[in-house]
Amino acid sequence: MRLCVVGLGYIGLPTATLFADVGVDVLGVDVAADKVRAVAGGRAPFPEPGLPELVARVVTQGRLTTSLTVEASDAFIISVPTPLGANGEPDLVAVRAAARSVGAALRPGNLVVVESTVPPGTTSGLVRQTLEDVSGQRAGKGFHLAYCPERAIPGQTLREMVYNDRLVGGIDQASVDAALALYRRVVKGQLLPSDVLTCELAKVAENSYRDVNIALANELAHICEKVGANAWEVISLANRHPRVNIHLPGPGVGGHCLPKDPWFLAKAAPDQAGMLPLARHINDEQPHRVVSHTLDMLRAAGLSEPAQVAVLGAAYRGGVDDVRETPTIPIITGLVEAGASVRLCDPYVERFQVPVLPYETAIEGVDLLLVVTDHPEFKKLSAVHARLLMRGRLVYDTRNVIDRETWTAEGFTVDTVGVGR
Ligand code: SAJ
Repeated sequence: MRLCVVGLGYIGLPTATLFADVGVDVLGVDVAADKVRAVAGGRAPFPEPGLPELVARVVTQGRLTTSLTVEASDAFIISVPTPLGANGEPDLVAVRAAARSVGAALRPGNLVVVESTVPPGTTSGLVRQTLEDVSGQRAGKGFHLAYCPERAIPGQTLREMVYNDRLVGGIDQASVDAALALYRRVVKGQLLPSDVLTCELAKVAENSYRDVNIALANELAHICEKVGANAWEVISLANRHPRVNIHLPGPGVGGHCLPKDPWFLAKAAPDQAGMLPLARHINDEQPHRVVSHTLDMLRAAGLSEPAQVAVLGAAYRGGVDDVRETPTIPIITGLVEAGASVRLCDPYVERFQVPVLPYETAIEGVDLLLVVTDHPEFKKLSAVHARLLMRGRLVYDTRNVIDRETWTAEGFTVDTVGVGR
């Protein structure tokens, strides 16, 4: 069996390697020549636990080959990005282009699967229409068409792709069956058959649930700050109720999914959407609140010259190098606009808008440490060491990773998101 995976990103490449590893003949396609070259050379172009070894193995064994163009195959998986455009509308340029190139290679009996997160209605609308127009065949008669959203989280992608339950939506029963047969080869979790629209809605509902839940946590944090309570403790106690699972507050919501997927859902029926845009607004405001509070702390400490801030963390979440939509961007921009001088440290990230420095260089002579990412390394920072290197004694922790007692004993003023005085 030959499978063509279109898009070799954070989802497409792990998907391609997992299928190749179970013996499928996989062609990985991407428009980025450097990515295609890297994979052809047996290298993963981004870090993900287990991926470098897997790519090296399946490429060496000849099970995964790469190309800039789609070629004839038995099945096609489309896993290209679907960002929000500058106008706030879903940008489906990559999906349309992928569908066009798949359409040109489509033969009777083939299966086409969309894995990209898309606005509900896209698979049986834009994708189906494009495939039919280009191939001259009809979906359901000439070829099978399915929507099987990815659900893996960066840092645990390979494990989650194999063990998570998986939605398998088809435009008809034959398409569902064809997609089930494909995913059965690698997925050990349950395969859950349904129709295309239901699976498209379920995918954006999953991420919307998380975004709304985080907005609740952030609002709870604001309330606790006002009334002098600790939101982390409140949440931890509330979550001991068997049917409560409140997420955690933080510096804002980043990544390539949560900041956009609720908009895909809301825009499906704008007149019905009240809570989704509100949650987006609350979470989008969070980095600006972090900037204001940081400036308040610096002002309260009576600093006369330009303040020096060390930002700890560029990645949007702990333990990964991924900086897409990270709250660190609006936070650094806001601080610099307010006249602060900012240095950045992130043990996972090599390149960012500003230079990424080693920890000691980043904190030397600064007035305030601002923790933005919950990297495991930041949970082990030493207050004694920081006291020796820093000029000031201020810490603002947006992730509750700094032990307030230890740092306060070393003379630091430690403020934490969600903790009122
Ligand atoms: N965050 C909080 N508080 C929390 C949890 C997360 O502030 O309690 C923040 C994170 O720091 C991060 C953002 O939210 O900035 C997104 O983090 P995430 O943990 O939701 O991770 P993503 O966006 O990488 O992955 C999500 C996952 N979806 C769900 O858990 C429902 C993942 O399973 C999906 O595959 C992925 O979106 C996707 O690609 O759609």
